[in-house]
Amino acid sequence: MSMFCFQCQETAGGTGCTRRGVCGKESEVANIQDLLIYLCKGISIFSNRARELEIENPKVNKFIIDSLFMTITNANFDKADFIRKIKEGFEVREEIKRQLEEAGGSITDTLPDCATWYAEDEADFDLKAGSAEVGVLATQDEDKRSLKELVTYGLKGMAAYTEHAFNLGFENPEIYAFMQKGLALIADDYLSADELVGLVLECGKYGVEAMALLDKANTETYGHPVMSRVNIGIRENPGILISGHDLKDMEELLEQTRDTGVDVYTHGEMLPANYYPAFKKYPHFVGNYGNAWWKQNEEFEKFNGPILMTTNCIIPPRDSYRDRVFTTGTVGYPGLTHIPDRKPGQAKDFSEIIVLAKKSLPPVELEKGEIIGGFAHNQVLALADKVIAAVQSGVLKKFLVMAGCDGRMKSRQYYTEFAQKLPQDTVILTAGCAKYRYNKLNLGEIEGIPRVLDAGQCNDSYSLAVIALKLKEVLGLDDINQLPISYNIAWYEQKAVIVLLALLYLGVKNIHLGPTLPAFLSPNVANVLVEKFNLGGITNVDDDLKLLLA
Ligand code: SF4
Ligand code: SF3
Repeated sequence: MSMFCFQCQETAGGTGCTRRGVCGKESEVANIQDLLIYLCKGISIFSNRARELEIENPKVNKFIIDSLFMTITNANFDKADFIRKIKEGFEVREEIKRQLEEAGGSITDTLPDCATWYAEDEADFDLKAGSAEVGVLATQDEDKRSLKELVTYGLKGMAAYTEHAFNLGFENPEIYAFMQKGLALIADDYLSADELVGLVLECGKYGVEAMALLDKANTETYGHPVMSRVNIGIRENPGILISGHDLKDMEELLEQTRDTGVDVYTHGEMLPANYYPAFKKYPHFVGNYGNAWWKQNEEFEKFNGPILMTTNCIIPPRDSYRDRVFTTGTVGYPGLTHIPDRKPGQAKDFSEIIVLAKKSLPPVELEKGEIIGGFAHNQVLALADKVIAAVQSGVLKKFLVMAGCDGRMKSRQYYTEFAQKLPQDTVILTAGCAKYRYNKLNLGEIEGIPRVLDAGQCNDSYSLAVIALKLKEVLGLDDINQLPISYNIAWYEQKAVIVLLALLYLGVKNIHLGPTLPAFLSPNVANVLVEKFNLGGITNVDDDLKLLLA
C-alpha cells in the first residue's frame, strides 16, 4: 500500500485507493495532501487557543480554507503546489504561535506531533507524508476513523463554499472558528465516538451557514437567479470554456473578453452562471457547452478553444487539448498554465487565455437547443402561488430532490432511468452536476411548472432547503418530513458530503444516497445514520420508485 484515500464515491473497489487514485491522483500527491491536512490540524490547535484569547488571524483562516479546498477530489494534482502550501503553513504556524505566546497563551503543553513537526526539503516531506502517523489510517479504531473522516470531508466541502464567498468579499468568522475547532478536535484521539457524532452534526449546522453565506455573496453580487433558457448550441466565433464553481472568475473573464470577438461558454458546474442577471448583459456569453465533469476529455477536445478550470472537477488532460487548459485558484495540474491569484484591488489577468482563444477555431457543435434552469429560492418563491395551487389541487403530487454530483460509473444511468420513469405528477428539484443525467430529457411541465427545477450549483442545494422550509410554513406543517418531498441524492465528492450533513442538520429524514454509500462509513457509523435519520442507499429504479413515491 503506497497511499490510502477513500474520500470519494469512485474509490477503488468501493473500499479505498491504495496505489493510485481512480481519479488519477498519484500516491505521492495523495500522501502530501494528507500531510497538508495534518498540518492544518496542528495550526488549528494554536489558533483555537488564540481565539480563546480573542486573537483572530486572517492568514490562518485563509490558509485553512485554501488547504482543505485544495485536497478535494479532482481539484489539484500538482505535488509542487502542496509543497509550497505546506511551506506557507509553517510560516502561518509560526505567526499564530507568536501571537499566542505574546498574549500569554501556552505554545508548549500537550502538543501532538501535527502541531510540532517540521520538514526542510522534498525528501523530508515525502518521508513524513508516507509515515504512519499521517493520513487516514493513523486512527486505528474503525468507527472513530470513519467519524473523523466524515468531519474532515464535511469541512472540505464547507471550505470550498467559504472560499467562493471570500472571493466575493463575504466572510463569517463563526465558520472559520468551527473549522479550526473541528480540525483540532480530530487531531487527537481523546474524543469518544459519541462526541464525534456530535461534531458531525455540528458540521452540518455550519454547512448550512456556509451555503447561506455563499448564497448571500452570489445573490448580492450578481442578483437572484431567474428562470432562464440556456443555449446549448454554438456560434461561429472562437470561444473560451469556463468550468468549476467560481463566479468571481466568471465575472472577470466576461469583462476581459468584452468586444474581443471571443465568445464565452460554461461547462459542468458553471452552467448556473447563465441564470444570474449580472451575466446576462454580456452579448458574447453564449450558453453552456457539454455536460458534467467526467465527459471533459471528449468535450474539451472538441471545443477547440482554451478552457479555464476555476475549481474541481479537473481530470488528467489528454495530450490533444492539454495545451489549452488553464487552471486558477485552488486548481492545479502539473504542466498546465496557472493563472495567478488577484493582487489586492486588481482582477486576475486572463489575457494569455484570450490571446490563445483568438488563434483558435470555433467549437465543434455537440448539440442544439436549450435547457431551462434558474430555480433558486427567489425564483421558486415568486412562483409559490402556482406551485401551492398545483400541490393543493393534486396535479403535483410529489417533489423529488435529486441534487448532488454526477460521475463516471455506469451505474449512474440509474438516475436517468429514475427521472424518465417518474410519473407526470412529480417534479424534480435539483442542484449540482447530478442534473446532467436528466436535464436534457424534455420531461415537460405541470401547469407551467417545468418538471425539472434546477436551482444551480451544488451549493445551491441551500435553495432547495429554503424552498422546503417555505412550503412547510405555507402548508402549515410542523415537520419538514411531512412535506410531499422525497430525497434521492447522488454523491461523488466532498461537497456532497457537506450538503448531506446540512440536510441532516435541518432535520430531513429518509434520504436515499447513491449510487453507493460512502466507503468511509464504517458499518457502525452507517447504522447510527440509519437509526437517527433513516438514511438509506438505492436499489433498483422500480423498487425505489415505489418506495419514494409512497
Ligand atoms: Fe481514490 Fe477518490 Fe481518493 Fe481519487 S479522490 S484517490 S478516486 S478515493
Ligand atoms: Fe460536480 Fe465535481 Fe460534485 Fe459541485 S463539479 S457537484 S462533482
